[in-house]
Amino acid sequence: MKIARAEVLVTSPGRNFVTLKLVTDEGLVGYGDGTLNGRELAVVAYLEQHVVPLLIGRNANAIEDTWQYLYRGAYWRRGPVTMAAVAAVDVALWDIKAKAAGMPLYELLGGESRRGALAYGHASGNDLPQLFDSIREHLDLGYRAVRIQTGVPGLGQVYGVAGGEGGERYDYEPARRSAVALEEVWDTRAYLRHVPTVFEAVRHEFGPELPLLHDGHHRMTPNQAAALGRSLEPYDLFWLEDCTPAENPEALRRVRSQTTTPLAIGEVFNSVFDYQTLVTEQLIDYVRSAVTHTGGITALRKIMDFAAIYQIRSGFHGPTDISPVGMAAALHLDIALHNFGIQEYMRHSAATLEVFRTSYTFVDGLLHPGSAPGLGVEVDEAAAAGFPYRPAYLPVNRLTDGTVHDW
Ligand code: KDG
Ligand code: MG
Repeated sequence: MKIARAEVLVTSPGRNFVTLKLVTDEGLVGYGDGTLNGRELAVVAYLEQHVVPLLIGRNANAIEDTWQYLYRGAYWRRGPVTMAAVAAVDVALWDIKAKAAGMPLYELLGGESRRGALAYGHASGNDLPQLFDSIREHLDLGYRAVRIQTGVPGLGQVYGVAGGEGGERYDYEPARRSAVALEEVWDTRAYLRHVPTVFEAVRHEFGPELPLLHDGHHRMTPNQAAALGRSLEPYDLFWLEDCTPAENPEALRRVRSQTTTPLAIGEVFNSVFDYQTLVTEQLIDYVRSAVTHTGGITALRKIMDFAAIYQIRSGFHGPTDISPVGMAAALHLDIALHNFGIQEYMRHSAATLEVFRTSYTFVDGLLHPGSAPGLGVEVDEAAAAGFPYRPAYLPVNRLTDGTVHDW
């Protein structure tokens, strides 16, 4: 079976998505997600200009060989644009292989290791009453684990907290529609003073059982992260995510030696090499990578098998800027992996789900990819065409003195 056609679909039902569609000479269709929030068109160019011409006529069954060919053959390895493009091809080929086999993809990855994947949602609020309402909404939806983000007294709108602008509500991660990125003000010391009081109040209101997570968005120094980890220990977090900037894995040594709060990192990683120090020194508890940004199922499976030797589990990235195709790919892996931990699950908007027809389910806090052959996602191209690309960017953080900061 050969790859006969390849097409890059760009659509923006609420937010921008890049989808690779591969069609074989036997008429099988596979989809892969190549969405890179705020840099979508770079992946489109990489795919259209440099990858699609290499795919036509290739053996559609040879997934590992195609992965190595695109990764090693380019000479320029890794990086988010390259790895999102490689992921799109990889996932589309797995979709085709599973459709050819007439099986849901997880069967080809070893079959079900569990009935469903525990999911966490994002509760947030500018103050405690708003936050508590948001937690209750999530519990009513069936979530059994929640991420907690709050506003910080003295600061305005902060990243990670749902808000609204011009009558348009946005949820936790605002890639806002504009020609250039908007800016937000950040103050880490004010944040560090505030966060433990929030977790104390949440535990007081919701009790000790509910798994609670928190995302630090790479904003702390190793010392600050160590202090936060310690101060959160009484509240028994499921994890503290992205406490320090991810480029420097050695920073986690300092944090790890000072606190027992579990650590998760990796949503901006795109290769197993990013995890080498973190995994072999057991500096983390959870791998936060996404199938879409790590070179696909082929690559993330290898990262997780490597992590398993060190008792490290998955906690795959699942924001709404990963398309339902990328979400479904993560779910097939979640169900098959032995060392699954938790899956992030932000629900996509109705407009997104009009374009991407999914067969995954969310019942009693557990996600399941469904039993349709392949990934279980079909793309309605007519609906997709009704939502043309519009620029949208994540905000840029500045400290109160005006310096551009991590986030
Ligand atoms: O595109 C960036 C977002 O996906 C990211 O900021 C969301 O941190 C995030 C998370 O944990 O979901
Ligand atoms: Mg995050």
